[in-house]
Amino acid sequence: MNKISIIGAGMTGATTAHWLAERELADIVLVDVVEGMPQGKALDMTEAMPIIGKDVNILGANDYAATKGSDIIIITAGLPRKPGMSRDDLLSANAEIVGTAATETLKHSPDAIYIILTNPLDTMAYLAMKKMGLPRNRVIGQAGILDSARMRAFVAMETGVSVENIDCYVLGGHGDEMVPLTRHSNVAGVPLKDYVSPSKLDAIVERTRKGGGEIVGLLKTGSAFYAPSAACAQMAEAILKNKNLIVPCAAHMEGEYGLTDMFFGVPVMLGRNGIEKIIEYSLDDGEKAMFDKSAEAVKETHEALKKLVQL
Ligand code: TXD
Repeated sequence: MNKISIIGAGMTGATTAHWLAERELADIVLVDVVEGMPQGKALDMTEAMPIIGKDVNILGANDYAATKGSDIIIITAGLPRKPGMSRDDLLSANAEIVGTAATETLKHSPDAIYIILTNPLDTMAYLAMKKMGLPRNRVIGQAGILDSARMRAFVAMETGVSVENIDCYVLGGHGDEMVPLTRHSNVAGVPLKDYVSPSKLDAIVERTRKGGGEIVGLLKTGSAFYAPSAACAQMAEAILKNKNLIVPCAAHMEGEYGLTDMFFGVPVMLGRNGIEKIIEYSLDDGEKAMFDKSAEAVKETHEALKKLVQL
């Protein structure tokens, strides 16, 4: 059995474990600093396995030693947003948590592939990769699958068409400047702009950009977790099954899209080595301008990080 360790057993971490257990993909370790909580959630989930008929070992722990020999490590540890907070407001608190989680777990799982979820996402993925000194194929940030799924859900609500027929691509940084690529999005092969009126499409794009904030505003005590964790589970599955699945993820840019030394949301091919390939779309001038604006916002947060942490 493969092994996946999830650091941070809060809303996204525990729900990721739930989605993963349903897939019977790997044994799972949940690690959190809160005593008893990861153990309790792991035991509760273990007791659900006979009901859903899945043979998965789920263990809770407060120490990183339990993660030994993991194939994948998913980092969700950190603070979530509160109403009125931007993702960047989380920077200093989460940098400390993610940096430690990354370097400590690597000692026990030197071959692991890392999926980072903690916000501000692009910058936390950058921090983890730099701190661990890993090649870029082994550190992947989750954002684009979620942002694209939100857009797909909104298109499904608008058109009444099955979500399975709807492909949307939201790239760029995981912030309000994210880039929903309407030209590359379609409903069963029909370009989105031919299926949805311009004003409706604008509204969908706007709602997608603010999708995270919409949930934070409703929940008041935390941020979204079902869809983000489903995205993490999809990434882990694509990696362990070597699917070569192309999905938007945050990846370290090494010249692609004219960007270097930063994480950014682009289409990547996920397989057993993590990022097998980065796909470069041809962008028109309007899309390029949106990309540049989003990249500027991510670079600013990267710069803020570099003032806080020696990388
Ligand atoms: O798309 C995305 N990338 C995101 C990101 C979507 C949703 C949530 N996103 C971010 O993930 C969010 O902004 C936060 O930064 C993280 C975690 O969100 P979650 O909703 O899971 O937060 P919780 O429920 O507060 O859980 C965080 C847990 C909590 O149980 C803490 O006790 C734990 O992290 N924590 C730690 N665990 C292990 N090790 C350390 N050091 C640690 N510090 C806190």
